[in-house]
Amino acid sequence: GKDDAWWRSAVVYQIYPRSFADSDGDGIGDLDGITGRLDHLAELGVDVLWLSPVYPSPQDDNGYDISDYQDIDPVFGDLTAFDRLLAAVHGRGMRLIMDLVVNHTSDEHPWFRESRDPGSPKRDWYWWRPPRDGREPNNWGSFFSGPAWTRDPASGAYYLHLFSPKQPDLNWENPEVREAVYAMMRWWLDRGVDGFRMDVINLVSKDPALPDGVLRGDGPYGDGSPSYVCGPRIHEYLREMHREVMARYPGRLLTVGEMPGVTVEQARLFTDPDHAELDMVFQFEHVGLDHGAHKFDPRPLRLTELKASLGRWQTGLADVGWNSLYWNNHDQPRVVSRFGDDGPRHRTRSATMLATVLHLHRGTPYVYQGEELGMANAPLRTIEDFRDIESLNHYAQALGAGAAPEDVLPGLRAMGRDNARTPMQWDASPQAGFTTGIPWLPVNPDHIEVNAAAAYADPGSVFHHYRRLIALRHSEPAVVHGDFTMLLPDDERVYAFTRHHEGTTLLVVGNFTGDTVTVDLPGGWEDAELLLGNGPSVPAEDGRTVLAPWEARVHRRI
Ligand code: ISL
Repeated sequence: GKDDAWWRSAVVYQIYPRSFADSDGDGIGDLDGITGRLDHLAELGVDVLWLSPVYPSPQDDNGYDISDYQDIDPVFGDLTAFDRLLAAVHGRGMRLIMDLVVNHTSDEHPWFRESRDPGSPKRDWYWWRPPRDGREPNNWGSFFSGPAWTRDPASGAYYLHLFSPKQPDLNWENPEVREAVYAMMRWWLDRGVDGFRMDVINLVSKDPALPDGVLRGDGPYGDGSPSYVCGPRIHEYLREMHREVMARYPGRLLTVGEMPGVTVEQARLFTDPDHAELDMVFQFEHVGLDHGAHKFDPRPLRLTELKASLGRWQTGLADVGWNSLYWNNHDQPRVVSRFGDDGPRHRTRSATMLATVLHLHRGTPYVYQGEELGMANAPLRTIEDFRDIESLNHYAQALGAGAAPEDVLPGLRAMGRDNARTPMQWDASPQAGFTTGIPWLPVNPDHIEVNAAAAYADPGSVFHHYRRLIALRHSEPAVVHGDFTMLLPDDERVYAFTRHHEGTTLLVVGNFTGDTVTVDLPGGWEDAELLLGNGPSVPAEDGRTVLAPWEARVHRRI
């Protein structure tokens, strides 16, 4: 039945290939580097690897700007190295999914090069529009600062790019575009890959009228999102994709759509098996709760808001659809620095508390490389320390508008995507075992303490806690199938919930503070089995539960 799809009990591990393992000393991670580190992933126990893009690319957005969908960028290896990796992954009983970036291509993709000619049959594959009053066709801003339109001097027309000017948006209204995408997907699946993580897939359907957006903030740009977030034909396109691609590989694939701005109601439709669209989606609500006016204007997280948000997603996708669960990816700051405490005293405990709370929710958990070591944000100081296009553009735009560096840098340090992209910390050697050369982004100096070799040797490490959480998902059906009930919704310090399945109930509690807290939990749990914890616990006092700083516990009652 559809309730026993294999990915419901799976854990996915995201690899950012540039920063995972470098086999040839050029300072950039590669496919052979990944193949050489599969012991780490097998030991952790994950079921699926997701590779961020490894296709040929000018690397304007680290590979999310693709110039050839059916090859490997030489910096990462070649198709032979890819086939070796895939065979090795399968040989260990794991699966491999690819990043599918089809909202846009690189401006160096042959399709876009052809489409620059107004007479070309590819002209309609992208969003070309004539100037309006000598300027951009509408007022939309791009996700990476600046307008969402760039003028091509050759024809005088503008093309749409929701991201960088080197990432022109494909026109999915054109059926030839969709057919080309589906054929490319089948080519990878026939090669043996097991599914896709689909980049901003809920942005591919645009209102072809491309109307102006409402002006936002004090900037010059309008908010175009009502015209392209879950646009008019999105469900039609995904159903068509399912019919033309996924349905041909029944029972085998995992598909997850990355969907900024998706609502619970929309997510139910996308992930309802009866709709035959996607298996699950990445939503962004919980990683937006600490944003102020924009993402580089952070504010403290309120635990009650986190619980309300994740709780609504648990309830909203309880009977129909399925959640994906994540704290981290290559676009988010490190969770131990963001919602935990990355200082020496509390790093391990806060990282393992956050892991416990997330992994005990109902849904498929995603682990981002280094999260299983408790890797922390990078020590980014001046703008020279940043590499990411989003941060660099935001800085230039803010300074252009009159801001001072010291007003802009704190937001970039806290939220910048480079935090997630420092090299994987394998050992305590000078480049953390990532490369024998000079890494493209410096290794975090904390790798002297925080690294995989040290973690293997310490049974109390973050790594071994993730390993136990993953093993628990594989052995305890209530983790996979149990229903979800939030407890203590108004408590600003403690995250607590139960999961219930066929006579088994799990109680999960996590202390989101660095203080010892006393909390009243529902009765009947006093003598329950402690299934998993993250360190020494404090005894109850007068029947009240006492939690040590950043403590997490999972109890079971049968
Ligand atoms: O991190 C973000 C900027 O605040 C998000 O808006 C992010 O850009 C959005 O989630 C889409 O992300 C995906 O598509 C981008 C790429 O830069 C990201 O790395 C990718 O995950 C464009 O392909």
